Amino acid sequence: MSDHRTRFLQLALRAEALRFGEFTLKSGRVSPYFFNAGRFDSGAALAGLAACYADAVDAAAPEFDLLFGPAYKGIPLATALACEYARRGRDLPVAFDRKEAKAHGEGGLLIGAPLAGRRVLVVDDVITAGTAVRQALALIEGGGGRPAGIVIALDRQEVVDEGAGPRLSAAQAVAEAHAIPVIAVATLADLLAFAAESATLSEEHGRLREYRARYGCD
Ligand code: OMP
Repeated sequence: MSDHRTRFLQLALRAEALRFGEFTLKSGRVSPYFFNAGRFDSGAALAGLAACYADAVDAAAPEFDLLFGPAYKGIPLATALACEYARRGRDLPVAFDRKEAKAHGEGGLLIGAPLAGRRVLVVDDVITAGTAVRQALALIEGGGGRPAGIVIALDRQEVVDEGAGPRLSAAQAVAEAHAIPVIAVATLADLLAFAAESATLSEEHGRLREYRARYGCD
């Protein structure tokens, strides 16, 4: 497993951003694990996480010239990633949205660098069914930007539809529909490999495998 994957999983467990138990997801599925990016709640934690994002993006090498963080969780993630790129010598514009449009002041839904004509990399926390990132792509297109890719911390690699037919994950479906890369710092497969090697996560490993058998993509 490449270094940024292991480093991210270790950081997430230490910050308790990655937890095991019983969690009901937005989709209604009951999951044996949950990723809460909000637990990266200090400057050092966010800087460590942003370095993992930057390593994952650099490994995939998409072409982009603006970072976009969807409200709310994507906002600190895109901002921290922009700071990490500045530290690495690349000063990137950054933008995000607000959930409720403002009629006064600067108005509108979009904040930060203008999207028009820019190749936009969406920075978000997690993909399950892909609803959150689809909304972000629509906003970017509405603002005149061109979606260039999506980077998330964790791809849960879940099928949207459990029925017959190819078991495509939500991330694969979004990548195909928009012809853009979806880059994950780590995936459920990485978490499974990590848990398989850990002396303390053997029960969790069993539950993760069962969950993947039921809801995972091929
Ligand atoms: P989709 O919009 O279905 O892709 O789910 C992404 C959203 O689900 C995230 O932005 C969170 O609100 C929530 N979520 C997590 O934050 N962590 C998880 O591990 C799982 C979910 C989820 O509900 O599926």
